[in-house]
Amino acid sequence: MFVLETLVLHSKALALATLATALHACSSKDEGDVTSGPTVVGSTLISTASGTEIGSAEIVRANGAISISVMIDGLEAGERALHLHSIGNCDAPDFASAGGHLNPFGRAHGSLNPDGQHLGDMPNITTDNDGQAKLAFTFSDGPDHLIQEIFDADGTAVMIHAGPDDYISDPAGAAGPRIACGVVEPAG
Ligand SMILES: [Cu+2]
Ligand SMILES: [Zn+2]
Repeated sequence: MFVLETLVLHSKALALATLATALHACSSKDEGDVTSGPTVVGSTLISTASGTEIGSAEIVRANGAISISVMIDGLEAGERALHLHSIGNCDAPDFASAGGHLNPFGRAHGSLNPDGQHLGDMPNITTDNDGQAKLAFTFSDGPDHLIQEIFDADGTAVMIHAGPDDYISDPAGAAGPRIACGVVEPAG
């Protein structure tokens, strides 16, 4: 047996009270460095051990923070770890010359690590079936300190690994061998 419900829609006449609009004389202008537009502070070309250029990265300062934009074109499809390593030296074939992760605060590796994370830890980058990927990441540390660490005496390298970072295994996220590297050059 079906029970039919009849819905009766009542149209309501809404009485709108007249509201006096108060105009605020004060402006809510931010007092940060909002007037300074994005500035490229450094960049690099990323190459494999055989010297094939497979990507690039740009480090940008904007709105009181440092961001990195990474572009890959020429790797097989897959998810791979992306880090800043502490030395700006990309000697093939293993790129061991780039040292460990950029880690000026002596923390452990990984965003999921209770003792983490390294300053140089970034999200994995995933290339599509055309071998391309794009990633933008904003660092949480203050820009002045970050610039100081990235452009310190021994420089900094952008590194891509064969496999993904698990974001917790110390010291490098169990990401496998280093397969591509780029020395960060300060913007001229
Ligand atoms: Cu790495
Ligand atoms: Zn790390």
